[in-house]
Amino acid sequence: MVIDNIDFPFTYNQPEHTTESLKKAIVYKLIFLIGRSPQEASQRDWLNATLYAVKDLVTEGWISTASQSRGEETRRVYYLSMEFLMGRTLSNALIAEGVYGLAKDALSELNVDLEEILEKEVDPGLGNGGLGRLAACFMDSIATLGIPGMGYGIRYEYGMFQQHIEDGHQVEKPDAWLEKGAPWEFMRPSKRFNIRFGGHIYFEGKKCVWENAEEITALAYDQMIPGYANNSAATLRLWSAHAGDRFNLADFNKGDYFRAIENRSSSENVSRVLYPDDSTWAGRELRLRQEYFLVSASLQDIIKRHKRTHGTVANLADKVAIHLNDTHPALAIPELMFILVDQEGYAWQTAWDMCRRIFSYTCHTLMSEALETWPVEMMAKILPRHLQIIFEINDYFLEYVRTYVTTDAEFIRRVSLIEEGDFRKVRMGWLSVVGSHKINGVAAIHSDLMVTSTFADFARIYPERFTNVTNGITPRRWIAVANPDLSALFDKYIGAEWRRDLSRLTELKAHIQDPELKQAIPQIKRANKVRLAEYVKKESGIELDPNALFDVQVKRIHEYKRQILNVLHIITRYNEMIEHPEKDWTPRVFILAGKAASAYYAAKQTINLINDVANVINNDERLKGRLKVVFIPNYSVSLAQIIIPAADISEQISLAGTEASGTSNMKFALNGALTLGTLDGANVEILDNVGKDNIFIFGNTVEQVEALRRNGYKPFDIYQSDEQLRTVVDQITAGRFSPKDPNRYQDLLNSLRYHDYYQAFADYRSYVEAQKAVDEKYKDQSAWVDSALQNIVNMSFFSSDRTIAEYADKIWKIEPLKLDYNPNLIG
Ligand code: 26V
Repeated sequence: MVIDNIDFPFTYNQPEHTTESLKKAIVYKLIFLIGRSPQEASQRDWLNATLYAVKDLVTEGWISTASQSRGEETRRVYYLSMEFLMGRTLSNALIAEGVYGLAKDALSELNVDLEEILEKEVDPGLGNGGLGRLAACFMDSIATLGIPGMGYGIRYEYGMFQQHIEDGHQVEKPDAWLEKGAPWEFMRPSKRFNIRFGGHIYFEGKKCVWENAEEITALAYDQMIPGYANNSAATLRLWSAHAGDRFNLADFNKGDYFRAIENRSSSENVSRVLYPDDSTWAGRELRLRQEYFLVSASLQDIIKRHKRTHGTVANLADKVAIHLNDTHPALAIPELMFILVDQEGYAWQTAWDMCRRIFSYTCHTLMSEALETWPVEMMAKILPRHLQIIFEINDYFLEYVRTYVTTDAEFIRRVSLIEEGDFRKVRMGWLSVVGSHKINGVAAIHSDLMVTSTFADFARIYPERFTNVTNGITPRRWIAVANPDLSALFDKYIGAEWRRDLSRLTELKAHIQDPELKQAIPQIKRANKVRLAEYVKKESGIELDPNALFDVQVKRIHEYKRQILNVLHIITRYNEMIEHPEKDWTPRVFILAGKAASAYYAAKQTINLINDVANVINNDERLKGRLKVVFIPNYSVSLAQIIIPAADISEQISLAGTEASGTSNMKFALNGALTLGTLDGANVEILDNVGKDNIFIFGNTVEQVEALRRNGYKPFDIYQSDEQLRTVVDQITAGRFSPKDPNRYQDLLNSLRYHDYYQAFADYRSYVEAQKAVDEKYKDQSAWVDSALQNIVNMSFFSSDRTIAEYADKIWKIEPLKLDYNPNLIG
């Protein structure tokens, strides 16, 4: 291969990788990059040596894609996100490069077990949950489809906290993921930008000048995201804050050298830690600085690259699309105005037209408490010029509304980018809508609700801007990496292409009655359950029966996700089993996992309750092992890869109208679990795809939820009239599960009995009935397997490749590069 007139040493299209060549490459890296001999190498050394060897393979394709897209001067998309939850790199890269088997053999000849070292890799937790993992699946699809573009984020020194469970409580420990080294990244010492904060502004005639008080340096670290079998890779660029060569100018000028150096570490705080709270929004100054840090570094980089290629920014809107993953990077809008107007000298209107053509925005929530607003005062202190630009955008926008939509003062007050009151606030959601040409929700029901609730006023102003793009998940990580046995089964029946074209799954439909296939499905599920049971035994000593039905709810702990409803049912079942031990109970294992935001009291109480209940149930011998409850600590991407393929039932039980989409629901169904869910988020589309006989739907609809709210919902009445529910609630109240601290759950229970904002009591009866239907169906294993298969074969729609193709087509207007898939690498 020749790139930029240089002949490359390796050539992809004649894959000469052999066990021998890979072995040599690994040993070479071990000795010359890590500085260890094979005799003294630890498991981690072998892991790193393998990572370095595979990194070379990916790098070659990466460089060739970069040169191709540069050469073609193509339009590109930049995906801005405060979170990327990438998961481990090695197994995914080995599969993408088609060398998993070779690496396994090469290492085994060196007496190293590939699977063992894979488990040693750190799993960087640079995200909270759904939003960050979605960004990771998107990067995988961008790389696989060959969409010209890249991701920008922050290289947090500490990711999501490690969750320990001590005496049933969540305890947070720092996640110093970089301490073990980060072999997959490339540090880019030359890619550095100054990020300015604070100071004041003044006008020189019409020109605004920002005299900042503080500067820090953003330093780039690149990660390759390998495309699947296409000799190509995308880039994820993460910014790290460094004090750089700039110091606090005021300290220096005062001659205080020591203080100037001392302050360097506080400027580096900007990329120190991920905000671990995805539930309530808190107007913390450091978070605002982080958001601006991401935006400013990324935009400077984008503009610089654009100018290098095109020599001008005049055609920026033709060549660049910037996507805002939620409002967190919304400062990119005033930042681009700042660059175009103050630095490039464009007229306001020209700059604004460009902005709107460039930006698009995805809304990921309906929860009003997660909507970002920044106090005007804080923004004035940290970003005075940007605040002034936002005011100006608002003036033009409100003028437009008054002229073309309405002069109704109440309407104007509602849509203003500035929330008035004693403490004025900038509404980041509104800013994102006004500054973007497309705004999308993440599942059909969510996008519908978005335009009737959160953004109803804006849907009236700009109806053409709102659209839906249903989320998706990458089949590479969620099947090829997480479920190798199911992958092999797919390969046997439909070939290997499903990995890059999930619609191939429909070809399995022709085999659905094949007895061998029908036999293989429960065998694979059982093997995955054994794998999970071994993990649980090792980590917490609890013994699980792989013949039991594995019922799983894994996600952030949040009241709207209603883990509490799950617990109410578990106790109900426990009571019934104790009362009727003679009945033919379907053995069940309830598995829960998830982190609670550190200051979220109700969520932490819920974790405590789950563990208290587990303790009582797991030690009650009258149950004869037919009921178990496990809370698996420290949920993460790598744990999800073990848990999800082992599930029979996927709990997706949020109150209708609260979960924007959910994405684990898709992962579970694709791995052959049946969903037990409400008509919420993407569950609705899963129902449409798999059919009502292959899913358990329960609970109130959005309309019923709203009617209850309107007419005065009275949870206490339900508590009084439903005897089983009353018993359960009274047991918890009496300290049945916390005998040493009987009052432990008073707050939780009072909140349920008297408020129950997320209507758990309202859906309780219907949930308990649905759980009975689950038991019945599981007794008929043949019917169960049929339904599991119907789930698997009908999941094509939920590939993130489909999602990204939709974004590229409808929103970004970007064509994929023409890449050669290498059939030798597939499989
Ligand atoms: C919210 C906030 C609020 C304030 C500051 C920091 C912060 C960080 C994260 C978040 C969470 C954003 C919302 C989110 O994660 N939404 C989830 O997005 C998934 C992907 O679209 C979707 O499947 C889930 O239903 C949705 O809850």
